[in-house]
Amino acid sequence: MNSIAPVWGICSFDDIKDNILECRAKLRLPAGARSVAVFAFPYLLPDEKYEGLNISKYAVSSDYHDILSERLKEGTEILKEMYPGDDFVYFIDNSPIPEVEAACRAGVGVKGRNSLLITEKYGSFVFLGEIVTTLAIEHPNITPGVCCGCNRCVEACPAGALIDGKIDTDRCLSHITQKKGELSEEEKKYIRDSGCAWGCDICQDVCPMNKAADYTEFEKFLSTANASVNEDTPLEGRAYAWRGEKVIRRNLRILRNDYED
Ligand code: B12
Repeated sequence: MNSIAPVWGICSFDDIKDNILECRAKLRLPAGARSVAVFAFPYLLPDEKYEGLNISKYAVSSDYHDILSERLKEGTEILKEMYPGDDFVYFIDNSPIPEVEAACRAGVGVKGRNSLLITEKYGSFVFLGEIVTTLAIEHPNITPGVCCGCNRCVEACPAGALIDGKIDTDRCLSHITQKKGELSEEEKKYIRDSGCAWGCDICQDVCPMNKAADYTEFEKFLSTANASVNEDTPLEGRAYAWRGEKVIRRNLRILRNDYED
């Protein structure tokens, strides 16, 4: 297989239809959807690209939503030409599809106790995207699997956000770094201790199933890497831009320990 190809699989729309997420993107679901092709795109970079890392690894390269939407759009257009009688709609992250569940049901990987999808080749360092279609695509019947269950992610999570394979979003440090406005002293301490001004990788970094994860070969991820963010880093085209300048700048000040309310 081409090394820059994503890992992918197919599940029935019926398998996940009861867990569709409430969001505006739900309106784009094709009527009569029957299949979901789920793709896992690897993003882990070689170690030297993480020098001075002070943000989560997923945010080091240019915004994945932009880079991978292009890929999914190309695929969707090819499929539309091949099957003109059917609808094909792609989503990535901003999606009504519960992406981790769909990926598990499509056999792309297993669900970790950290609530993330873990693939065999790239560990959990993958982004998920999908093409939903009215075409009924044959696929093997997959029994979704779970991770090794070592509990290291659960024990390592600073705010105890991982409980019984589910996540308490309010306590998740990734969520805390994205919150607008005032943070509590406890939340500021979590950020300071993590050394991470955006997102959080703790539950992935301690995962033994990530130890041998392969690096990405996506040229656009490799060539746009910037692991160390400061006050002057332009936000445009970066995953930490969507909450606005104030949030990432506040977090950087927390890390420098000169945050004043
Ligand atoms: C909202 C959101 C967040 C929120 C809340 C997280 C959460 N898990 O709810 C916050 C901001 C905290 C967050 C953080 C992160 N996120 Co996020 N997030 C999402 C988003 C947009 C929706 C998730 C959601 O609400 N799911 C619904 C809830 C209810 O799912 P759930 O708790 O897992 O419950 C499901 C299961 O219980 C399931 N279920 C029931 N029965 C069964 C049976 C089987 C067999 C299975 C498999 C499932 C299942 O039913 C529920 C619904 O599906 C998804 C994209 C998407 N559209 O899915 C990305 C997504 C999950 N996030 C992603 C990433 C990368 C992250 C971070 C790693 C970023 C970072 N480094 O900071 C962290 C990781 C935190 C963590 N440990 O989860 C990736 C995950 C890739 C992967 N390898 O899994 C996704 C898929 C985005 C993407 N397109 O790549 N995220």
